[in-house]
Amino acid sequence: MSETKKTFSRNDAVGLRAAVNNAVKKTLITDMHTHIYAPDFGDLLLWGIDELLTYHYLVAEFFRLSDMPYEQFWALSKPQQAEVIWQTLFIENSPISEACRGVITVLDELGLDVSSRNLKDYRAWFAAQETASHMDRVFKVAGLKCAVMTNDPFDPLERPVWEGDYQTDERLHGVLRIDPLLNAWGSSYEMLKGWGYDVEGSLNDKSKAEVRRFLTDWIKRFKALYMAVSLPPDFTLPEDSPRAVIIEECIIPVAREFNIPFAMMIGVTRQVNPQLRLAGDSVKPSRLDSLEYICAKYPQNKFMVTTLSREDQHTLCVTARKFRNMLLFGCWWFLNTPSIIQEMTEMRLEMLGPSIIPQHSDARVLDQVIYKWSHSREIIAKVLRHKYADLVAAGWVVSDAEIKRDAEQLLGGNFWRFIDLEL
Ligand code: FIX
Ligand code: ZN
Repeated sequence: MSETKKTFSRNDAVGLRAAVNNAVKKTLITDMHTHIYAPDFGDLLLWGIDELLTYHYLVAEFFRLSDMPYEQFWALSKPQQAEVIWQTLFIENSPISEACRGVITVLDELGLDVSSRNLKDYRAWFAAQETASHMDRVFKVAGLKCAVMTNDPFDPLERPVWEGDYQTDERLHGVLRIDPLLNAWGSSYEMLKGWGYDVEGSLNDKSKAEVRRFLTDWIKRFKALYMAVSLPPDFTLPEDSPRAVIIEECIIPVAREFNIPFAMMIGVTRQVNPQLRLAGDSVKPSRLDSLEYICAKYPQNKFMVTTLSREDQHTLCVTARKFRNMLLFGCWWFLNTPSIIQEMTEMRLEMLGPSIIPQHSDARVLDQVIYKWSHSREIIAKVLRHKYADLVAAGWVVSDAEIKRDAEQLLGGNFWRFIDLEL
């Protein structure tokens, strides 16, 4: 019998297990939220061992095990920072945190000798790689079909690339990220003014029209698959604020016109410890009634949502059950640990079935997609094995083709279906 015609009943636990592992391992992934860039973006694309070791997750963990003063660390060069992090987190202590284990998984899956613990050898290997071919290798090892960038028109380093002659890399899709527009209108409107948009801080009708023009211009330039913003825990709608006005009178109509989702990433409290720089952000439970409001008021708009607090996750699942125009995605940031990914994926599949995007990598360093997906594939496969085992224990018979279909759906299909969905 051919693979795809194979079926599994309650008497074939071993075959079922193998089929699920194979489907999840072999499915090429659409990584729908990352901070990686195409090679044409030059230094904005981070990769290699020193970038892996100075990832802000490891910086935060370093300061917990080192008494080095913040300013002394920040005065070091990046290679020197990498060396003290390696020595502290990997040599003087066991690298058992998820972020540390991730570095080891990357080295191992790239074929380096992890047992040598020889940072000089790792450096030499990465130094011998060329960016474009390294990206090819990393995408292959990670099993990525494509990834979605985070593109920010307010980023002074990124804008020139788009205003230049950037030729899109079909593996890296664009997104319009608009945190400054929504979270700092008081200063960002001056930037729009400087770029030729006739806006006033008062957000009069002319300004709202110009904000819609700004969004339109950059959606077209980025070929943006969606618009995205990270929002504080106290994000509230409806509200008498520039953020609420821009969302309801600019983002909603423009997203509807382009039929693209608006992604809200809620619950981050920025810079609770500025001395940690990028590692200085934190989390608080969010107000999720704003999601009920926006999904109910705009049924023809599409919303992708992830929240940062573990405490939010059950309510978020229930909210998603109420609104077909809301798609949950990922185990974001502080939730991206094996124990919480398993807990969230079980909860989501039990409450929402296969109508979710279980994970995104959020990779800031290209090589991270290897570990973030290797670790998450393992957990997603484990949860799916349990769910199919429960089904066949009740007499259901599941086919290999259906298992492959479900894996495709969860690891990219649901995202692309939602992008194309007309409500
Ligand atoms: O807002 C975001 O896109 C967050 O993912 C980042 O700000 C954060 O630093 C991160 O990379 C978390 O994984
Ligand atoms: Zn992110």
